[in-house]
Amino acid sequence: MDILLVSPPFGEGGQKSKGLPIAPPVLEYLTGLTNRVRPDVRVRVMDANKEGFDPEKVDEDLVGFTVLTPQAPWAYRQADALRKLGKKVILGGIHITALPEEAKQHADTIVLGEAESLWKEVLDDYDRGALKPVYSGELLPIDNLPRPVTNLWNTKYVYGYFQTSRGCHFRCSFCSVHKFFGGKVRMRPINDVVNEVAGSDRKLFWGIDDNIWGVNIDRSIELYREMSRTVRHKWWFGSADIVTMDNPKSTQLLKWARRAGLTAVLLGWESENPMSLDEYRATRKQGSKRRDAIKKIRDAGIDVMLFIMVGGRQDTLKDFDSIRTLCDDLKVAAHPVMTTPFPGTDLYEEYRPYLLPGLDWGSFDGNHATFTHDTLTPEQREDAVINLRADLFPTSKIIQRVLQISWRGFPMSHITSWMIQYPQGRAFKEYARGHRGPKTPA
Ligand code: B12
Repeated sequence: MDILLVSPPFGEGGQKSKGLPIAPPVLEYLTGLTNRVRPDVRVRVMDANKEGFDPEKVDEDLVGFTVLTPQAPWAYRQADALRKLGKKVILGGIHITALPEEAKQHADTIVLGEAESLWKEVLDDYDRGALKPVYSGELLPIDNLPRPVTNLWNTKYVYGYFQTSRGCHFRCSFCSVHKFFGGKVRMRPINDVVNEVAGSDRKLFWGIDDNIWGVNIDRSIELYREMSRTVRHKWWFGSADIVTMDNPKSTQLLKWARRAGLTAVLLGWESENPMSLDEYRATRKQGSKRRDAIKKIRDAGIDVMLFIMVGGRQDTLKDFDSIRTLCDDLKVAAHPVMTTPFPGTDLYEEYRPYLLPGLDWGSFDGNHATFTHDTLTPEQREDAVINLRADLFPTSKIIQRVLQISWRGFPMSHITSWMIQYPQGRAFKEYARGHRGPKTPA
């Protein structure tokens, strides 16, 4: 049996683009899982970001798509076209799990939640001609996960990935993670993670945990200590909370994290506006002195980039400016995205009365306004995001920021800081140049 697994494009319109330098984690992982549960199945993977996608050119009779919310319109279109050609289509991922009734209309089968508990059954049922319309996964322990398969691509990627835990103990209202992967964090055994990273053919990674150090500081220290012993000449970045920097053990944590190859953290700053932080239920993870935390991390030789949401219902134009000031004062990079209420989150329910009519899910991509605001039009907010991003990444500012990282991280933290910031600045500029099409009607 043959199956094609597809990662949809991130851009509007599904155009073939240079794509991201990050290998799509789901596809590498699902290939590993398939090899384990049904080694006889031949898997082909396709990153539609890089390769484009033409349903007419698909040879396989079974096609699986992984779907995030902004990818749903594209994925549904391709799924409909494939089914007209007589192919069977399976849809899975966060958006499908959030809106199964919508997704069912475009698939022979939908997979809800995690795939480990059900993937063998799906493939066996397909073989018997007895695919069910819906399969629901359980949240199993994550011991002994299959390794991602990295050698199936037609294109090259700079970054691989690894995962050490699933779930999140914070309850931020905008976030899908605690809803879908559970509010109790499941950890992989340390040896599994270390062996996987050490055995990978890749050198640079994204640690895709939602919080690389905030769950259990002793476990994180132990993991990093073990990585520093076993993993040689590999570097990575990952997402983290700020409150962990209040912990007396954080100095030790940072030392081992850097030795384990951590070069940069994407910190969940979320907002400069205390009312928005409160609305997002993200105050608890900020800690007592969040500006000092940035300095502490960079002094340990690890770079910082802030993840920030703007344009929420509590925000005004002043809040966009305060991010410019914050980044200039602290010489720190930020990745601002438009506040977006994703289906299945608490924020979606809170913002439901204000959602703009006539939008399709493609607008839920962190670039577009998706709800009304008491004082700002959607266009004002979208322009403000574009202008803010354009202001944050001139080369002179990138260089100033790279120089803020302590010599302890030299040279890899400095090199990877540049590698993360420079392409991001270019992408933001490109987006600003080509933007401002009309909104897509539903
Ligand atoms: C890696 C990642 C990315 C990478 C993806 C890299 C790539 N090349 O594919 C990048 C950086 C591109 C990215 C971008 C975005 N992301 Co993101 N990202 C993640 C992250 C951290 C990990 C996802 C992952 O790969 N996990 C590892 C794989 C193995 O697990 P998995 O995807 O959950 O898959 C399992 C199941 O879901 C299931 N499954 C999934 N797909 C399929 C398909 C089939 C056929 C089957 C059978 C099973 C199946 O099986 C797997 C094993 O159990 C998650 C957070 C998280 N914890 O999930 C956020 C997350 C997925 N991202 C999210 C968001 C919001 C975004 C952005 C919109 C952010 C923004 N505002 O700019 C953009 C999307 C831009 C766009 N226009 O599409 C949200 C999704 C919300 C939603 N409703 O879609 C998440 C959950 C973060 C969050 N805090 O809420 N992201």
